[in-house]
Amino acid sequence: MNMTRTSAAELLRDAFGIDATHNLIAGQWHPAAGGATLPMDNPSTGETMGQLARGQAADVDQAVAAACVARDAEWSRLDAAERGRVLMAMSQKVLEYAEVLARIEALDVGKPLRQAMADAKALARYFEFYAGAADKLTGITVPYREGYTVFCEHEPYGVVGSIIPWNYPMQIIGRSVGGALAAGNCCVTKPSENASASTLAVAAIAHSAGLPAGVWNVVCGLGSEAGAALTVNPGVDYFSFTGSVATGRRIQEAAARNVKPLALELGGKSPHVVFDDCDLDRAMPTLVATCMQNGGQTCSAASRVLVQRGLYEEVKARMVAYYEGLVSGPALEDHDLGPIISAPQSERIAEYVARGERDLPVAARGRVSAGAPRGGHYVAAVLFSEVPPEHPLAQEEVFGPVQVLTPFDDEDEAVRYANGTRYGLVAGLWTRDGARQLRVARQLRCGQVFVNNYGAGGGIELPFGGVRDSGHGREKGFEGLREFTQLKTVAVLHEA
Ligand code: TXE
Repeated sequence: MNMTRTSAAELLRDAFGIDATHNLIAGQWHPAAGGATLPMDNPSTGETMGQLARGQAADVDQAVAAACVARDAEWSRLDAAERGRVLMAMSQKVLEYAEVLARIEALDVGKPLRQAMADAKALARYFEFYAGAADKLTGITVPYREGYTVFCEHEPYGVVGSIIPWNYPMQIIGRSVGGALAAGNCCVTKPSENASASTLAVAAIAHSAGLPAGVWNVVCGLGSEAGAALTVNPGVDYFSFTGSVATGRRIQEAAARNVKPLALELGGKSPHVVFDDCDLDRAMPTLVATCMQNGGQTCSAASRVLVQRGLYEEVKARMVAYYEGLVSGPALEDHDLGPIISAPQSERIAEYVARGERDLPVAARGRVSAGAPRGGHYVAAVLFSEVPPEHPLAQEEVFGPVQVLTPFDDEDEAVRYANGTRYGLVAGLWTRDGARQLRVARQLRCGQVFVNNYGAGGGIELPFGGVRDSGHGREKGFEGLREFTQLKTVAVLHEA
């Protein structure tokens, strides 16, 4: 295999024998109905690397039908331990192919190579975690009336429709498809039209590791075509979606028509809350890195930094120093930040930055590397300071390398600011005061609170999800496995 290739489509062909213009349905690769395709672009150069299947409703219908057949044929009836063994083989194969997966992701998503490699390893760890969890999904017994034995079992839903975004395709496959398969579901995945290559590669790996045909099907295409067709298909029993609030709302409406349950992970405006008494040396690199990771295109990006007034100027000065060293550049050159995924996304960020430049002090900027190709979608990191909590940059998800710094006076104000957006995904809390750690953690309205850390190194084991506009349902960890099941109660009346 030629690892110097600069086309994700060529790497798919060389490493996996995949034609990127094909979908995976019932274990076979097929072109989209009518042969329609979409361009596969490289965000680092703006060039087209190949073509992708532009799946239609007919492709989605076939994929769902294949998943229904696989569900009824074997997968959900297979011993849970056996499902776990298949997932473990998938994990091992992902590790074997980690280098090529990382290169495909770097080319397709614009992720700096090191971050793309971290995603490939995280995917392997998700499959490993759910492999081990598959046969530990015990039910409950219920003390009931005399003469009865009552137990409740976790049953898979059946067919899970997973619609995934472009920012972390491999990690999101790990937590959605990994959990769904371990629980005994079959899947149909619609990857993002901006980043489908790694999903195709991982699906090929899964089948070569022993996943039976039809258990996991992949249909590429546009959200408004293949994605929308999936959400109205009555054969899908449960949806798992990560993406924007607007699309999440649309999917929830579509799912409601067929009375289907779903989990939505819709991003956030997550804060660091930094109190005067914190260990600033420990907090410091994390405050910046947790927003800059993946160029700020992370659902849990810490895009707001709220700092108690006594420490505010020092935090600002130290953040400025970090920003001055931040470089955005081509993914394969492995800078701090890669390009933004697409021209529309980088234009959206540029509009936010322009708005900030009009209204707010610019505390610091990173830079774009001198040799970055002109066609790439590069944005230099920007830090705005003294940002009023009601400003759009402190309220809206920019999804780029833009952070806002806001001072607060006391604990009540900190909590009010932290909770003062429509989102509620993650929060970082920095204080040495143990009572305050517990008190504030309880008051923060979000799905995860990290005290004196943020993200806890990926947290595959940690239940994750939002409140309010950040969505609902939980992924990751054991809770994420239960999410892909429903309880069946069996009440047995003993014979007299
Ligand atoms: O998201 P979309 P986009 C946020 C982030 C970003 C904004 C827009 O703020 O700037 O969303 O990004 C599929 N039926 N996040 O436009 O539209 C689509 O094909 C079914 C946060 O890329 O939500 C893709 O596979 N599916 C986020 C997926 O939905 C549809 C990650 C996500 O696309 C569809 C990404 C439809 N009608 C963006 N329309 C996070 N939570 O991490 C689109 N899709």
